[in-house]
Amino acid sequence: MSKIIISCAITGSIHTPSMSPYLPITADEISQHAIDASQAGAAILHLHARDPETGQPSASPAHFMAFLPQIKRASDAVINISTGGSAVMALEDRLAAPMAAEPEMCSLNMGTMNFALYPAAERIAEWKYAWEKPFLEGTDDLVFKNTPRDIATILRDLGTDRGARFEFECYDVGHLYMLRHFADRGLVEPPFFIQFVFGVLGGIGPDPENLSHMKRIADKLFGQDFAFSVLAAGRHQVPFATMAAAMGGHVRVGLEDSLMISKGKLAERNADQVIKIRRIVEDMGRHPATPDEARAMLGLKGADQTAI
Ligand code: KMH
Ligand code: ZN
Repeated sequence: MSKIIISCAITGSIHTPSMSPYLPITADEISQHAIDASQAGAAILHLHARDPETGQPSASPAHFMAFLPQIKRASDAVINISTGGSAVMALEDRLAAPMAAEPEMCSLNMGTMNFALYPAAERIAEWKYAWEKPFLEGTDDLVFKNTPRDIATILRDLGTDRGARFEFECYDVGHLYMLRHFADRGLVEPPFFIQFVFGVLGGIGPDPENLSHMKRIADKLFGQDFAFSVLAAGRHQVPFATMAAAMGGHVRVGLEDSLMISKGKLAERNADQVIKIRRIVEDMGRHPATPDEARAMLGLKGADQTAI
């Protein structure tokens, strides 16, 4: 209960360069943000890549490999590579980098869903790059595809065959039942690290009652076999992380999910969000887990077993 795993999601594929000049884009920016976040207390770094010329979300293994070794050299944090990539990417592309890097952890999105980013387009007055507006607006007719076959493929190719363990991204109560289904089929073993995701338009909304309900159903489905972490989009990030910490859960922050450090103020560094949540959880009597403590809690294979 006392040790709390702080994950930091460095850049993601939701936000676009016009939304914040601080969003890390290049390999040097992503690695510096990640290293600083780890020094601030993040035990897990959740990573996506971007095209350094345009800031566009990228699935290219070369773009990932431009920063992963830098991060590994400077930090012992757990490297967690997204398999969600971006909803516009095909599954095969989403998996190319994690298949090559064989990280300790990967994200795994537990259901097909809408992932509506188009309301954010209305708030942008000036666009830095031509791709951003159609990228956001196109989410009014886009499916984030994570079928049972996709999930089984990821469990087999990255889990069974390459030893990764997962951050199970659950955006709704139904996704918990999907995880139970795969556990029942014997495709994945506990302990499960379940990321409850609040506030994505298409997933469960950012109401505290929903957090209680997700926790209640996870308790029922998984008993002692899981740990939960919470991420919430935008201004809900810190309140939901605080509630999670109070409930014995773990927390995720980072510019992937919120660009702000406080009301009306952009975060200049991922590390500043880590420092903020760390201060809060320490005041609550929780202690940030080191990367090795997180590895022990989640049953990870170790940083020396990756291809980074
Ligand atoms: N940004 C989160 C809401 C993934 O990378 O697989 C979703 C996410 C998905 O992190
Ligand atoms: Zn992500």
